[in-house]
Amino acid sequence: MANVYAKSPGTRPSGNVETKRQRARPRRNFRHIGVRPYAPNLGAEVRGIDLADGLTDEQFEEVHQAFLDNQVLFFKEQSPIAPETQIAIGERFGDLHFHPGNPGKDGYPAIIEIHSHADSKMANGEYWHSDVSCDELPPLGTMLQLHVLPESGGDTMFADSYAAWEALSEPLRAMLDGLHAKHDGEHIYRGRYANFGVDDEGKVYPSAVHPITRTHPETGRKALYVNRGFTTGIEELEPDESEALLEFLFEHAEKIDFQIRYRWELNDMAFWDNRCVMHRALWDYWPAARKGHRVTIKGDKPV
Ligand SMILES: O=C(O)CCC(=O)C(=O)O
Ligand SMILES: [Fe+2]
Repeated sequence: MANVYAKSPGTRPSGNVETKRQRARPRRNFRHIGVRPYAPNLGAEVRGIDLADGLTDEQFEEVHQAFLDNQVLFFKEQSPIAPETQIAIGERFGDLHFHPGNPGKDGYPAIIEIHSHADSKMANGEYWHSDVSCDELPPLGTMLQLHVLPESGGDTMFADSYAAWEALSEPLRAMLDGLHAKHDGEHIYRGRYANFGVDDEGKVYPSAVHPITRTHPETGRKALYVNRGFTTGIEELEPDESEALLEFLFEHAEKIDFQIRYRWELNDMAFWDNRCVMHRALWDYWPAARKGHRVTIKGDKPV
């Protein structure tokens, strides 16, 4: 693979793609939660509430605002959240999303158990993606609490898709605006849940066509919406054009400049906005175990 970073300007303040960001994150005085940037570009740590107790209306308002401002939140110093409570917290943000392949946790179809261990053949999300972007209505956000961590490793990476869009040149943005890409589930999900007892013979996994740039329905900002995991082609282009342009866009969107890498502490809950971030989970801790619960919230049709 070509070295995509060969011409990278690095992380100096001048010449850095960060300087092309159109908007800095607002600093707000929240009354019910403590919010601290995780990194200068993306993400925030949230303290001062224990999600195991649920969310009050006042806390919800502030968490929602912090989520829109920071794109991914990391709730620190948490207790284990009961499945019913995590489901109720998710429902504050919208109807829940049910995964097209994963059968969900016993008794809780809205909860996906994230679990990799010595006998696992794969781990969830080992490639850059936005969750289930192959759905017509892909998830707005995902809430993951981890209850078992390896001694080290198992970080999750996040990348800012607003910044990826904003860093493209004006002529390229003009060309991409109005193009659509196909997102497929088949190659990701086929056979994937066999060890959960799922026989998917005859099952049709979703595929959807979405605009290459989507406008976030709540912030009004545009984000690049293609990802290496699910996106398989650009509708309006010839196959070779589509392949070359998509490869460029994947490499662009995955640049270090747009990324953070999150090191989990026990019972942290991450809540990411799939409309404006991609993520990738690192499975570098085998044979150790890593386990948690995920609740996913249904989103709008990307436009
Ligand atoms: O395990 C993780 O850190 C994230 C896995 C993933 O991609 C997901 O749950 O959506
Ligand atoms: Fe994911």
